[in-house]
Amino acid sequence: MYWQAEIETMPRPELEALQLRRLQEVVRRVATTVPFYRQALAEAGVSPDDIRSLADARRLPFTTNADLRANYPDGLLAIPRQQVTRLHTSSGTTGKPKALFFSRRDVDQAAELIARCLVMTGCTAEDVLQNMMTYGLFTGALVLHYGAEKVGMLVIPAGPGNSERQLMLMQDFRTTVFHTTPSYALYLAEFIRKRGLDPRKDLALRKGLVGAEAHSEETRRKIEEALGIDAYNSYGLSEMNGPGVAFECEHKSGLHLWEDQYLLEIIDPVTGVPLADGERGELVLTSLTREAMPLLRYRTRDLTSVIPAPCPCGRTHRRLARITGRSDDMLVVRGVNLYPQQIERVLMSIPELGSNYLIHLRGLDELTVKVEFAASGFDGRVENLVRLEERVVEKLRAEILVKPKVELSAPGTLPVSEGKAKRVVDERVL
Ligand code: DLL
Repeated sequence: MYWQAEIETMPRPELEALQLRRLQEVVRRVATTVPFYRQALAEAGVSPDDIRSLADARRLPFTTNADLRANYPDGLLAIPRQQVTRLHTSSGTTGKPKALFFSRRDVDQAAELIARCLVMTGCTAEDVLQNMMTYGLFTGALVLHYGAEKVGMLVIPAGPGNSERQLMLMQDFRTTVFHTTPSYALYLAEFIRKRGLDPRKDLALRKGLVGAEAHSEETRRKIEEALGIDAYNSYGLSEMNGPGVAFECEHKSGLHLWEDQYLLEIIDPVTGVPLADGERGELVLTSLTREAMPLLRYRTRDLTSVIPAPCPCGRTHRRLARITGRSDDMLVVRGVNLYPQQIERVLMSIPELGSNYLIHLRGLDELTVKVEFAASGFDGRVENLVRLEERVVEKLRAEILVKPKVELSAPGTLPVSEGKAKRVVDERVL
């Protein structure tokens, strides 16, 4: 099933011709309406007329997170202020957020893309969607909400947290699909289990749309098994509308990125050199159709690769491999480079462990992995706990090549956040 079959299955030569036309248009537009880009293009020695092929995109300047912050609040706006219909923001760890503007057409276009994604996972107007993302300045809930309404689903704007109420809504309104972060999906699964409910019998859930956080295949499997559903990976970022940039289809083997809307490149995060399909690097996106605030070659810092083969679903838009983290997530511990997701993958593959964990860096270079054990994973005997702890240490050491300290704790003892989970606390005094 397709939402916009003609676009979703457009032959590559046609799709690339459409991309080129849109790229030329957007470069011309920002060159005349956004002083920041006028200057950046001049510095790069490129004029809009120089863009004659898609490969010429590589001559365009990059846009970075720092550029967005430096131009806060509205320095990158490409349309008159009166034509802006919505503001979202994306908060970083410090200081002012990034401001992201939408025109009426941008809001509608974002909803169309979400509708494509939902239909791609097999959702229909018969479905009841419980949207447990945060409503408000965050794009996650609102952008998906409007797309789901387009499909004709019954949308429950539940918002995050309050598991008791989430469960009540699921039971009373026979929710079939939910939308949340992978960390909350795992938390909720445990909550439901503790209530003595069997999701397969007591709930109508069929699918989970999980995104906004990096997560491993092991985490997906854990969510699916605990809730008896299919979980689909959803990728997006506020700078490109929020959710709906790339999403898995029913084959669950990579995320189709909507190439009629976004020009994709994978580059070496250090040198900026373009990488070939199949090679892992940083995803760089150009918004081809956004009116209010199009961005040229935005450095997402997300690490992924393009899956070179076509997908059996018939969509011609290329797939991204699961995002394995961000280039700035990398931790250097005792001289060894490691990504939090490597730790997550190991923890999620050990059935005696629960789903909540925290990576704590302290002192000079001390790495402690704090993780809850599963309620069913501990029989109350201390020696078994010690043995489990040792096993976790060994498995982690084999994966990350550094020996961490592991602290096991009882289910429900580590902090749970309502939005994106904070998994790394770095308090080193290096
Ligand atoms: O998280 C948009 C979104 C909402 C996507 C709901 C999916 C579902 P931001 O707050 O701007 O926007 O954060 C974007 O989150 O650059 C990635 O680092 C990370 N991220 C988002 N989805 C995934 C995913 C939303 N499926 C940043 N896998 C991105 C890995 C993800 N990382």
